[in-house]
Amino acid sequence: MDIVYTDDHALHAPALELHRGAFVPAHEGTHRLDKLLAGLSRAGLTNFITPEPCDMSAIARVHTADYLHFLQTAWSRWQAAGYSGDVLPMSYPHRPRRAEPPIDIDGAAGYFCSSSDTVITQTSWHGLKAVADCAVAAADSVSASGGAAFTLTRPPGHHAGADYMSGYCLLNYAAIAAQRLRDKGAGKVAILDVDFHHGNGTQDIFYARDDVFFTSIHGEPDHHFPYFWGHEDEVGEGAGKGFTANYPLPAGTPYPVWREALEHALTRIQDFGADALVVSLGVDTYEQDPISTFKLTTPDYPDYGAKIGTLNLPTVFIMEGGYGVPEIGDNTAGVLTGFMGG
Ligand code: OKP
Ligand code: ZN
Repeated sequence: MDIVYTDDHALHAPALELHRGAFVPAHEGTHRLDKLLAGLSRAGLTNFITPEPCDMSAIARVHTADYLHFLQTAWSRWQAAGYSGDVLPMSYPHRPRRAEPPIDIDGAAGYFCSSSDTVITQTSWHGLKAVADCAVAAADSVSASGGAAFTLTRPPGHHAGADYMSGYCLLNYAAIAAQRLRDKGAGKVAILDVDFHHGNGTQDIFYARDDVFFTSIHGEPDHHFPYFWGHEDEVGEGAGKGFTANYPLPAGTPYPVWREALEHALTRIQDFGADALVVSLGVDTYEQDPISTFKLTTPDYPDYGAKIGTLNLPTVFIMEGGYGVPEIGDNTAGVLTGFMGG
């Protein structure tokens, strides 16, 4: 399996996170990739590929031009306005909102955001773009080979919508990869989101489409971020009605219950008739994850990786969440080795 990697992820590295009322060291930091790299190396997953820079058009297939311009200019606008630190929005447009962003960067930042855990630094754009390069390279590799590839990347992407950042996510890499697979000839693409958190951004991007099926297993939204998405009755709209499937599960969910939801989701993907698969692979379902509440253990990861492998589809794995503990490396590697058949 190709492991697509670049050091440039480190260009996006917020130092602090506003978390439960206090600034704490960011959960989503470069240290995560050291742990992931160690786990993959232990498992012999070392077939590293360095991506070529992708064309901006691959990103503009899922994100709006206004939002991409905002991401690239926000930090300098913030400095020019005399504000301190990195871009961290505070004011959000409650719905219904005006259709245009305000002029002031503080307001504009809120317009393009939905949660104050997401920060833009001086060099963020270059890191985010480099990770998009990885997602596109992984999709291209899988399109050509019919096999599988994994993006060994951070930050995650599945909370980012077409025109908003959210939940540590600024570009939606799973959506970029899925759209790239479509553009390279896959007629139908399924996205399976196994991160602990609901992939609201990915769901939004494909909500009205019938060529991309989105399914997510996650902490139920009354108690878990992203709070305003992920209920079972969200099933898509218009032509996309019936092409979104959500499996919200309560805090404390153990693996047998989680696995049952996965089996449902896999059946839905088969019924859909996908030609290719994107997995939003978060391992924050782990029992020791510091910000999540499911109870998966290390042996569960190769078990469910093998189940995903039974779909027998060209597959792009996009790294999403998984925090704190060193086990994120072995758990991620476990999914990939299970997928490959042990
Ligand atoms: C990103 B991914 C609010 C908590 C917000 C954001 C969690 C983002 C997780 N106090 N935390 O899905 O792993
Ligand atoms: Zn997550």
